[in-house]
Amino acid sequence: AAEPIRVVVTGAAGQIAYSLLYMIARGEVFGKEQSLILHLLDIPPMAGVLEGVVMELSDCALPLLRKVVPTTDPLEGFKDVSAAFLVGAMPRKEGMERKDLLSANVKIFKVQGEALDKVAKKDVKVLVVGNPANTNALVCANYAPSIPRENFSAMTRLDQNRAAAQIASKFGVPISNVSNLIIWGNHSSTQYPDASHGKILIDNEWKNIVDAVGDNSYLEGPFVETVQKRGAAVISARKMSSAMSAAKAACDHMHDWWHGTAPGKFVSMGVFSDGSYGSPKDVVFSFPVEIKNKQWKIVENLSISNFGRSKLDLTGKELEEEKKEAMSVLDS
Ligand code: NAX
Repeated sequence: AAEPIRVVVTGAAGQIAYSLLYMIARGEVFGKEQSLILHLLDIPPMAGVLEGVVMELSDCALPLLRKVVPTTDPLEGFKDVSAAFLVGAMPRKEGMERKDLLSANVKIFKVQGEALDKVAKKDVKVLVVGNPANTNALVCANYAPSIPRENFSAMTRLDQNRAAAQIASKFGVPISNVSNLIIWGNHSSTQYPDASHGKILIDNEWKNIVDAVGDNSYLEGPFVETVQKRGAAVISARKMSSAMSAAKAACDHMHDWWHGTAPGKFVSMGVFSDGSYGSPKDVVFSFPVEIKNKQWKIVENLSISNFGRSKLDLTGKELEEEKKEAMSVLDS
């Protein structure tokens, strides 16, 4: 069997990590043959909780898990890692402005970028989950100049999975019968869930979702809104934010990055924009991508409707504003 690889999860004492660590350690991401050394990074006040998580991981009796390294030191947490799940972030508290949240997190992701730059493997794959995920990924990459910026990504896979779940349940088909849904732009309420290139397997035949639905009013109305507001719906029902589904989405994202996408299928990831589809350059923007040999490539030449155009512009504008705010925090 292959040598163990080192994988770090930040925010390891938090609720997403509680599901995520188990999924990774079971082999859901890197494969059932790949042994692992898991690094658990959190902040000093959480050191005690981390110990409890370490005990439980040990008690899970997982054959692939060779060692667990709990730490509150980024330089230890990121040392020699091949993959990084950056889940830890400053949560939004009562009365906190979006700006305050952004500035607190920009500072965290600066420190983590610098640590990755110093001690991680140069081919490390970094997935940012902690919000604001796209802008955090941008900042992190900017402070890790020795690591290719293609290796930094932000998670919109939960939004993609939510979109697929909506379509599957509408048609009463298994989730595996739905593919090629797109999340464009920011992981925020301006994201654009787009089913116009999506496919659905009905009666043994792959069809365009648009044709199966019949008219666009559902896809441009309730579908978009339900996906955009799903996070809030979970919070209001569960009194806590999405965690199990966020962990599963993080696994899906890293799994596909590691192992590639099937021919003709694409997935959405927040990646550095080259200006494709009229998006602003040099922000982390969610695009449909195909993946081969651990390299993603933006899917080209998809048609964009007028409705889509206005949505893409809106989310792109928000990302440019976030970037501007982040840069002003870092310059001050
Ligand atoms: P929790 O508050 O349960 O856990 C966060 C953990 O991060 C805490 O243990 C905290 O101590 C730790 N932390 C804070 N600063 C840190 C630092 N500098 N280094 C290491 N650890 C640090 O939050 P949880 O529900 O797990 O959510 C984590 C993040 O995911 C939040 O920012 C949340 O907004 C974001 N989400 C992103 C999603 C996405 O689709 N991109 C969806 C789910 C989720 O809302």
